[in-house]
Amino acid sequence: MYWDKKAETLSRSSLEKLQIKKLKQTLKRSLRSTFYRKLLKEAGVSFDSIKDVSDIREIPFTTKQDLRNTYPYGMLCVPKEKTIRLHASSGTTGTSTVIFHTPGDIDNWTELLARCIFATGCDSHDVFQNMMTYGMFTGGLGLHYGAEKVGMLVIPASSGNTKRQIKFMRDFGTTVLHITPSYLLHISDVLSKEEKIDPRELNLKAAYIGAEPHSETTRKKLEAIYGFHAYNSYGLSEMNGPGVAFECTFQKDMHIWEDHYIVEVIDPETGKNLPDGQEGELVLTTLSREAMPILRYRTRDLTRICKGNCPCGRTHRRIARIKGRTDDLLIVGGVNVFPSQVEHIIMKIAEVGTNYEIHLQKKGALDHMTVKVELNSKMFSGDIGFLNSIREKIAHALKDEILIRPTVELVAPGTLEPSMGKARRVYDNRKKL
Ligand code: DLL
Repeated sequence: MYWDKKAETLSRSSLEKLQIKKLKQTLKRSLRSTFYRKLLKEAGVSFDSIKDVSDIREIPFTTKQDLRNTYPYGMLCVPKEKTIRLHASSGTTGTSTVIFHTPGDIDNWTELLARCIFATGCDSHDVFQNMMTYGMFTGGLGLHYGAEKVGMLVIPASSGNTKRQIKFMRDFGTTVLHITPSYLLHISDVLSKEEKIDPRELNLKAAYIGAEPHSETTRKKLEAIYGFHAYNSYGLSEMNGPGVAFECTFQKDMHIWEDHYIVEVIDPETGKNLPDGQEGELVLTTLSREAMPILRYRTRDLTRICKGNCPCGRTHRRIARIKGRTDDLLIVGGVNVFPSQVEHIIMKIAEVGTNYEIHLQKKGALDHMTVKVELNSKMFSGDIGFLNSIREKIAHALKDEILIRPTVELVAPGTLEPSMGKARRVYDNRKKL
């Protein structure tokens, strides 16, 4: 099901022609900001020098630090009176990064989300409960506009107040959720333990999960618990928010809307472009943004461009599930570990429940990892032999994958801090010592 069949199935050559045209417009527009005027002048880039999409490589990267340095208005390319909304990133450190939107920017963003929703087979017959936080975070309002555009009945529930969320799902017969995967896992615990409701008895048919890394095994686990399809949704506030890349009904990687973004993958160390299929850092350029175009933005997210066509017929290329962020990489005793690798392994184990944490500490001069894992409530038992065997099973599976044998601490279901938004998984206490 297409929202905009023509745009979504453009031939590669038409798509590339359109990208070149829009890139030139974007460059022209970006010159209105002091930041890009200086950057492009220094790099000697003019819009006439762009003949091919790969010529984008002449343009220097933009980083999060650039956005911080120019806070609040240094990257604005239209007069303030032409903007109607701003959003800020959810970053926990430093000055936040702010993105401004014109009415045209909001319309384009909304269109992209309408495409994403139709790509999952959902439409005006659906009741959509938006459990992402409303406010400066883009997850709430972003999807809200897209869902209204396709005519869904929208419940703007925002995150938190889990019992009320469950009441809404039952009373209004919610069919589609928008939620972080960690909060969705937490809700399944509340449903079965406190409310004594089988999640499969709800009317849910789909969930859009994103805003934080999660593994394929977590998706499968959620689908088994709820009996619905969970679609991976990727985005970042610098590129609008949700709606940058989304899975279609084939659930095979995420289509990235290439008539609105130019996608590149680079080696994070050298900055050199990598061929399709090779994993590296995702770099994105906006092609439609009026208020605040961003050129070659280093997302710090690690993924690859997927080879081959998708059976859905969309011609826009796909990116693989995000492995983590370049700044997420943990180096434990010299071994590189992404938290997503730990999650991928532990969520495969049936006795594991819905929450976990990774703690790092120094033992003398050495790094040590402890993984705290909640047990599945259905399998929870006080039997010491049973607990020891689970502990051993988890430690062994982790050692096989990440080459480190962590201490595994099993805790009762509901013990660890539940997440209502983006979950905090890693507690690195090594630096404090
Ligand atoms: O998280 C936008 C969003 C809202 C996306 C709702 C999807 C759904 P920020 O707060 O700016 O924006 O955080 C962006 O979150 O660079 C990734 O590191 C991470 N992220 C977002 N989606 C995914 C995903 C929103 N599906 C940052 N998988 C990004 C893994 C994700 N990481």
